[in-house]
Amino acid sequence: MKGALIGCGFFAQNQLHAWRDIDGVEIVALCDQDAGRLAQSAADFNITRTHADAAEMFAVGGFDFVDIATTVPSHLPLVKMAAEAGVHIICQKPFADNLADARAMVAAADAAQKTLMVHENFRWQSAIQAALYVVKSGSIGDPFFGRFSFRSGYDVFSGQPYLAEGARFIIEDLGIHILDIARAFLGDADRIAATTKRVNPNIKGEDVATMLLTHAGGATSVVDCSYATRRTPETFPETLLEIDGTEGTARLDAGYQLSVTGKETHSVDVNPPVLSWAEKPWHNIQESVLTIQQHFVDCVAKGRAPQTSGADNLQTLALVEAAYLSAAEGRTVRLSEH
Ligand code: NAD
Ligand code: 89V
Repeated sequence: MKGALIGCGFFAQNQLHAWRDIDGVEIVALCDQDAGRLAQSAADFNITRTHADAAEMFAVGGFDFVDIATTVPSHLPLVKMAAEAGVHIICQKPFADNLADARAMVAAADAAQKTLMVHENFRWQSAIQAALYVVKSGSIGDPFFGRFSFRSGYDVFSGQPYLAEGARFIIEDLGIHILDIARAFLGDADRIAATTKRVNPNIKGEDVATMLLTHAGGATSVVDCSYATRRTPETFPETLLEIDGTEGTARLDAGYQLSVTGKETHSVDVNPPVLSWAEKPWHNIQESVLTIQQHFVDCVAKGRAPQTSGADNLQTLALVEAAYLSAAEGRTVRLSEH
């Protein structure tokens, strides 16, 4: 498969490294409006074909899929261009900042009969996959409660300064991953109640969010996120889990320690590998980039929908929108309101 990547910024470097590790894939073209970033990535990854303009890149063609690694404002026009060009599409999260745009992108890819995957990689972290395996295999019976927790004081603003500038922050950027993990474990949610708070005075959006979800299958979960939590150990970027089931519990604790309690308790170290191009503490996320991109390649080859297809991601985005509405109006919001 030949691919093109749009947006040679902070996170795209991980995506380019991962593409280099995947057999049978070659990135043949790069695009960025920023000439310096475009030239740097072209040199680092030895990719000679570069474009400052995405429309021009699609017009020239010569690739089977596009990997859109830009921030949210460009997603709708770029996904539409890709669908019109008849290529498969990966789009970074947040897929959209409103459901109408997200639905329009899903419709465009459907009309073109092309695969559309949202790069929602957190559920692909190997520690999360290990815990998912335990729960889905029935080892703890029917899950009735989950806590999905991401609390940190890590400075995310130095690498991603735009995170300090938006009216929305933690639910839209980080909570979206953790809500998606909650869906992966317990299924879609019917309703959500959320509170938010801004602790850091130097940012515009909220940096703390606490959400209570009622899942369609009857389970309840708490999704709590904070970038205002100084603690030891600093667990960035670990998502800690506890799932209670009718026959036992599963916990993913700090330091990637997974324990399962049924009749007995078993503990296992599920520390992710540090890939050759990865660095701590990001290695957990970096490994999941490789895994989700391999999943996309496998899905295209087999004609299957990716786990986090555009259509699937509408449910995660609906939770994000409902969480903000709940926090603003101080009430429980049903997902059917959207
Ligand atoms: P960034 O600002 O560093 O990079 C984005 C790049 O896209 C910039 O170089 C910009 O010039 C380019 N760009 C924007 N619009 C363009 C257009 N229309 N045509 C060509 N180039 C264009 O941003 P980033 O930190 O790399 O984040 C990118 C996306 O990745 C965000 O949506 C962010 O939420 C997401 N992200 C995901 C993860 C994850 O784990 N999945 C982690 C970090 C960031
Ligand atoms: O994964 C992300 O979307 C990143 C971070 C981990 C910093 O929240 O923006």
